[in-house]
Amino acid sequence: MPPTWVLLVALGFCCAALVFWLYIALNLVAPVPRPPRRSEKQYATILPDGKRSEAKELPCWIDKWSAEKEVAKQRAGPGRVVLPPQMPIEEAELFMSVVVPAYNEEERLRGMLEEAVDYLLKAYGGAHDSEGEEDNGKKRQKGWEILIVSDGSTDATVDKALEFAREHQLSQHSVPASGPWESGLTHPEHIPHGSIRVIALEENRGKGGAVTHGMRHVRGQYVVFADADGASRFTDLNKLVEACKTIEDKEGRGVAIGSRAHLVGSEAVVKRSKLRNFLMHSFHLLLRLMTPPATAAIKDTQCGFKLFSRPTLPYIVPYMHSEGWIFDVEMLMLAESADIAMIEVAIGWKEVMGSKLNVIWDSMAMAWGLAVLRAAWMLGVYKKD
Ligand SMILES: Nc1nc2c(ncn2[C@@H]2O[C@H](COP(=O)(O)OP(=O)(O)O)[C@@H](O)[C@H]2O)c(=O)[nH]1
Ligand SMILES: [Mg+2]
Repeated sequence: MPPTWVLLVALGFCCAALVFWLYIALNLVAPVPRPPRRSEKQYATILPDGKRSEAKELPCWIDKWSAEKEVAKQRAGPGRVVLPPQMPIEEAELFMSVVVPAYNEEERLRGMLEEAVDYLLKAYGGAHDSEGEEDNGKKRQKGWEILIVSDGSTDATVDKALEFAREHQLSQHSVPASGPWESGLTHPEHIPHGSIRVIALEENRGKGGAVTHGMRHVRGQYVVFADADGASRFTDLNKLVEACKTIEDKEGRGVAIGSRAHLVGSEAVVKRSKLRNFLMHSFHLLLRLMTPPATAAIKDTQCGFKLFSRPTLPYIVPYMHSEGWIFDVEMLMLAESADIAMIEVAIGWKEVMGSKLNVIWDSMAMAWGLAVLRAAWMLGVYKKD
């Protein structure tokens, strides 16, 4: 029997080797988002005469922010990390940005947009209302935009989105419309041109890739992402805004998380297959075990309705890696690591036919994605530099 110290050294050596190989393996498997292509930094919209615009350049806060950060890093000297407090994001131009990831959503998108536009007009005025506001450093209170990010769709998602914009810009007599939650919607105002912007990713990235991409180009004081099927009740948006305001710190940072946790056991959730509910519970258990405390305490991390105040964005968007369904967890973990407060808000939610989630395959991908994500951040494969 070798002496204890020899055993301990051998054990230490094995652990070090394991971490080393894990590190190497993680470098190979951990996702690295591809940089946006030229055409993906552009958008299409509908012009006042109803024609589709030429490709227009998207405003991009993150490019400016990254360039300023590079300069600050060079000033700070080698090896020094420059993090956002010294690096504020450029000011908002309007109150609310809505990012809609859409993958082959030609059927479901219209109903969601009807409800979103109806609510945005009522709650935040015409899309350009903020333009008249005094820009004296005060926060924007009005105006909105919708960024539809077609995630390499192979159907007519882009055309349908633009068709919706055209009809709502030009129609003189509002025709009653409906969405998953409401019927008989009429829009007394026409939506101003340019308020709906359509971005087309050249190749499919996954929901996380599409949402993150959209968030690089938002102009809003608040940013929400919402699913293209209108499953979340859009009129609950103000609940998120009000809840977010209650937790914002002195820099204005806060995240409000739409939640379906109160619906567990109700018809909406019971209507899902037993398998989907079983996998949902297993995923929650895994999350609780694998994520840091504030993220682990969130009861519903996967709801596609989350709101961020603008000063929060530089702490999250530049450091995102997840392209698929697990991206919400990465966003929450990044917020937690930057000490940003998060609040869960109960919202209305409806199962909408036509989900493209493959229950078994996507659940396995999510569990794997979560393990890789957590390990990559813990072992320094991913870092904030
Ligand atoms: N399935 C799928 N959805 C995507 C993708 N990229 C973006 N999405 C959007 O993610 C949102 C949620 O998708 P959905 O199929 O309704 O999933 P579920 O509500 O979780 O069952 C929708 O807005 C999709 O269009 C993708 O690559 N695959
Ligand atoms: Mg859905």
